[in-house]
Amino acid sequence: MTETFKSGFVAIVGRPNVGKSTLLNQILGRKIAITSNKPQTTRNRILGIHNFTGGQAMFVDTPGIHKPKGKLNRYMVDQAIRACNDVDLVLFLVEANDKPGGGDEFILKLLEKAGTPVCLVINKIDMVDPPSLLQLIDAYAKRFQFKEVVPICAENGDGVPQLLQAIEPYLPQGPQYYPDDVLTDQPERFIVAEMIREKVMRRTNEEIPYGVAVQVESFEEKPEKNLVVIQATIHVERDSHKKIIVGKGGQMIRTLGQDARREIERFLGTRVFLELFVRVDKDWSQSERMLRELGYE
Ligand SMILES: Nc1nc2c(ncn2[C@@H]2O[C@H](COP(=O)(O)OP(=O)(O)O)[C@@H](O)[C@H]2O)c(=O)[nH]1
Ligand SMILES: [Mg+2]
Repeated sequence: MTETFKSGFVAIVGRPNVGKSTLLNQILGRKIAITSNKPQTTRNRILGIHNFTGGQAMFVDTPGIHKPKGKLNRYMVDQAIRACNDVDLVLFLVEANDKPGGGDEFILKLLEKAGTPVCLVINKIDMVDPPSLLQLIDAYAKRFQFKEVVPICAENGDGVPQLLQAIEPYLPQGPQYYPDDVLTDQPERFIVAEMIREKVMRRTNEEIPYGVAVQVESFEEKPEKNLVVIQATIHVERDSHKKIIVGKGGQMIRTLGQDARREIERFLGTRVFLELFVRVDKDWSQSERMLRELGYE
């Protein structure tokens, strides 16, 4: 049995907003990666571990690949590009209701250089009819030698079992890297910070979502009370952004706190007391020092 155990790494890459993080959550059956309808929600690479009979697949969710503007964006794109070189298989995710475009071309060139086997995953098939799906597959197949093509709906899970089947042959023989009950390589504190950031991203607009970072300051477990006490700071780049996030009479920050607390409670499986602070750090996303401090090294 152990002799034929398969284990390998699979990167999920694609343009911003195509559903990479949604797919990772769907594969794991748990939410560990935050998602939103705004591009560039994901900033770090996140490993999700999927166990199956006779094997283990480590999925690497990555920030969307795009033309980077600014230091934070460059960091994000580097994370994604590096992931393509370090894995056994790449899932190249595209949207069914989109056409192959310049952004894809840039990614395909990178993949050609990396030489890693690539599976084309067409997401959001709930938004198109079968004939246009076939046309899209045709257009992509002309451009690149994909090992497999799998249409899915990451949101409701259609096609995901087929996708998991399709990747198995590309996983090499190897050891079980993580125990059965480990879901991700990210610490709980990181996921908690991300869940708070997601609520801010979802409830704010324009430049605010991109100028927000969240840091968990303290994380205190009180098992006798089935409670975790968390203090976190939301960093913003402008006084005006702070004003919006706090809201009239503190209404916005209360709502954000409630949203985040509910999700963190589900994730940790305990009651949570969450205290949020908002701090202005002018142009943190352009400062090497602040980026490091906030975990974007
Ligand atoms: N209709 C539809 N929307 C989806 C699907 N998968 C993801 N989305 C939505 O697409 C948006 C971007 O998803 P996200 O996972 O954050 O994309 P990422 O930037 O590639 O990680 C979110 O609003 C998702 O709810 C899908 O299969 N169908
Ligand atoms: Mg994402």
